[in-house]
Amino acid sequence: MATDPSDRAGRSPRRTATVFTAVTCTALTLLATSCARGEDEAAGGQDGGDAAAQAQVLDEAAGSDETCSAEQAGIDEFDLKDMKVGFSQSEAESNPFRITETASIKKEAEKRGVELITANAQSDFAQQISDVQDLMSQGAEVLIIAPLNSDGWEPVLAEAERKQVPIVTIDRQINGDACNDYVTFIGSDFVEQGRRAADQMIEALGGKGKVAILLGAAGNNVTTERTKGFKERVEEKAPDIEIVFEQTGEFTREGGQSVTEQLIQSNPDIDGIYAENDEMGIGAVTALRGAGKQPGDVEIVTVDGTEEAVQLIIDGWIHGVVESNPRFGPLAFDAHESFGKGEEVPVELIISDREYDAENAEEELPNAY
Ligand code: GYE
Repeated sequence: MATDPSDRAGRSPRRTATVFTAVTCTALTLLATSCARGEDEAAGGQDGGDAAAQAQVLDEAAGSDETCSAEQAGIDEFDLKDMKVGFSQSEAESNPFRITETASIKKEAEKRGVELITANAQSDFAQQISDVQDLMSQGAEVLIIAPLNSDGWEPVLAEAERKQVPIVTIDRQINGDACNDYVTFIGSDFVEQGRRAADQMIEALGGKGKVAILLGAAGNNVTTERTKGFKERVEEKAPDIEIVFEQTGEFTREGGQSVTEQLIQSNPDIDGIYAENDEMGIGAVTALRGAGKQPGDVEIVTVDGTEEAVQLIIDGWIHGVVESNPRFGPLAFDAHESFGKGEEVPVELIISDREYDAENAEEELPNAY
């Protein structure tokens, strides 16, 4: 993925991968996806997909050059195999992103013979805070958190610090002090995802037209960054594209549908819809179908890479999808394992994402989730 290093102020692009990959490929059996992983994962390829192609891959040019070690964090070294791991999922598992993410964490725990306890907050942030507290009272000594919101984690962070429980956050960020509050964040470059979605929209509309944004849920860095990247790129490259409507569809299918129903009423001449995840994009398609529109009448661009969305590219309803890969198990456990051994883990690990469009949708469909 072409990440402009100047966009990542103060970060040295090369070091991330060097530190972590060195750690993951040699000393440990960490199957950093940048090393050859494959055979033993082959059985795990979903729906006949290619497991190696589906695995998360670290973006060597991104991430942070700042690292965190157990010593720096004031936590005693440990052997991950002996630890009880707690996983807190944020959103309901009606979204394939969440289903795949949870499955990936469970599969990796099983593969490593690590005891795992889990909770799902069903999109309720207060619930997620008490979920994580419960995980700790049930004896979780290590945490993997998929945070719903980025702010408001203080009670959990304070307790984790008291109990010396290291935290790895995946897919969304927790706003806190890297290394003191959490070991690392593993996820996509969401600004870049927004830019890539804009590139697809600009291409679909020939650089001209009226566009709506179905925003993700508020209160997390993913929505903010996907919006920022999209708007910046449109402004920079397509002054004749006008963003005329923005409303949250809460990252849900129902939300995407009902917001699009309102959109068609208020802006019947809309040319494009940027949905900040597939579920909302699929909801938009339902709304457009209901209004008697045909595939291609409104150009839709989405983010995630679910099977249903990629199928909708084949069907002509969606122009393109920027992937956000939810298969976090291997990297999340790798990070905890390295950290437990006293090694330095970059405080941000950025993965690279693929893209689906009419050219590759059919062939790549088996790798979607
Ligand atoms: O794209 C979306 C989910 O945080 C990266 O959250 C995640 C996003 C994902 O609702 O489907």
